[in-house]
Amino acid sequence: MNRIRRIPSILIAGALAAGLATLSAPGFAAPAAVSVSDCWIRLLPGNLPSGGYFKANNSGAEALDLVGVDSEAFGMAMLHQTQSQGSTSTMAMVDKAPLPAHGTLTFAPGGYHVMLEQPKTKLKVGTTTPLTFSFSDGEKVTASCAVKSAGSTGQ
Ligand SMILES: [Cu+2]
Repeated sequence: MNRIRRIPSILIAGALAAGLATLSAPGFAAPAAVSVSDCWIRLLPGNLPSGGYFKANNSGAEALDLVGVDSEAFGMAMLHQTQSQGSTSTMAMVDKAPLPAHGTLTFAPGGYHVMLEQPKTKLKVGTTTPLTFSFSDGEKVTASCAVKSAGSTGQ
């Protein structure tokens, strides 16, 4: 009997989840919950990959994931995470990074970063270039990012 009774609650949960997905879908004019600030790029010379760093803030009640980044100035923008083990650190590509409800997600040197490769234009230190961030609810946020020198720590 227990098994049979569980079925309706699963159906209800499914319907609720579908309802929430509809409410948060683009086009329902929910207020934008996500903002991106303090964006900057550590520009490396030549064809070396540059790093993108920022803070994303979620004022909404739903946890989201950052799922992608697009750049005008680079042909490829990937989500990377640096992981340190003892004296060695390695970078791994990740397909998403969590942005908690009422929380922040920080990309900073030594942790999450946007790996920017295949420069399309020669960026100059002191200028800005936009990055567009895509979130799991379909929201896209574009931020103006300060181009800084290779030695910059972002301070
Ligand atoms: Cu990287």
